[in-house]
Amino acid sequence: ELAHGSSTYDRYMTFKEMENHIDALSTHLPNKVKHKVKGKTLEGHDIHLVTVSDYTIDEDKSVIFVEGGIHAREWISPAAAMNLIDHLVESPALTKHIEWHIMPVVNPDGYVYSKSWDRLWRKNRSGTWFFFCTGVDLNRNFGFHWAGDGASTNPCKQNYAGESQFSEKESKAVRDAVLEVKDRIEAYVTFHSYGQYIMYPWGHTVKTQHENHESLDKVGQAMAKAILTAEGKRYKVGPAGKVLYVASGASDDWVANVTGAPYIYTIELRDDGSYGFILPETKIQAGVNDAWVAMQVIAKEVMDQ
Ligand code: ING
Ligand code: ZN
Repeated sequence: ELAHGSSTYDRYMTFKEMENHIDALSTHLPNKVKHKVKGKTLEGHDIHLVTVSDYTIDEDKSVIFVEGGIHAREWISPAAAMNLIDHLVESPALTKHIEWHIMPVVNPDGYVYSKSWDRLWRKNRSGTWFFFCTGVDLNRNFGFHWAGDGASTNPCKQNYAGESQFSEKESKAVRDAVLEVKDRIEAYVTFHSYGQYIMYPWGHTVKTQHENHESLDKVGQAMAKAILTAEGKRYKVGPAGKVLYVASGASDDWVANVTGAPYIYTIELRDDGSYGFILPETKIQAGVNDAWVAMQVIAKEVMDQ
């Protein structure tokens, strides 16, 4: 059992270990950490939402929403979200006027499957109309330009968009959690791997620029610079569709469209491709540090505005 407030990052935690850790934190620090279940997967795993804030201060705080583990094989992503929670419980300055809403493992069925059977599994574990192919790409299942460019209607593809928008329990859980705090969200970040990119909307097209393009880029560059200074790794910054590839039905575009929040980022964590998805355990700590450095830049931006 991990002690509250700190974890070690010398190996990838199991889903159960993450759940136990969340439980321990919310039990021991009830004025700081709250824990809700926003849905249940087909395999019966809970989809957790952890909120971290100074709840002794009674005010309507700005929300920073963070989502991890939407793709099963990107193990550094839930690790980064858990690490963020661990840092925040010890960062009074960042929780005084910000309420953090963190979903560390959006796709627990996929994570468990990737840990036990198929390391490179990406999607969830839903059955499809084609018996031989399993899984929906949750980051193509959101209801904005759903099934458009960069998403597939073929259930055998890695980027299968699903039967309909929000057909999946996991994407619904994220949708519901976001809509609950819709008017207070100032920033939304989703962790992926790999490639070392800091991306912002739009992802579904390269034809139009997001209306906040300038400030999204400015803060994105600030994050990249902070990571380079602190951790020595280069992250490329730009609109997702341009910097990586066009993809429709992703969470970031949907959140941008429905909330109008000023700061929305998809961060592709380490590495640059040497190990790719199979980032060795010796590199977890440095990888999650990148994410923490970036989140502090965003938090500062939200607090300063
Ligand atoms: N990458 C993201 C994906 O869902 C992405 C990249 C996100 C592109 C959002 C466009 C918009 O394919 C990984 N590694 O999953
Ligand atoms: Zn991903």
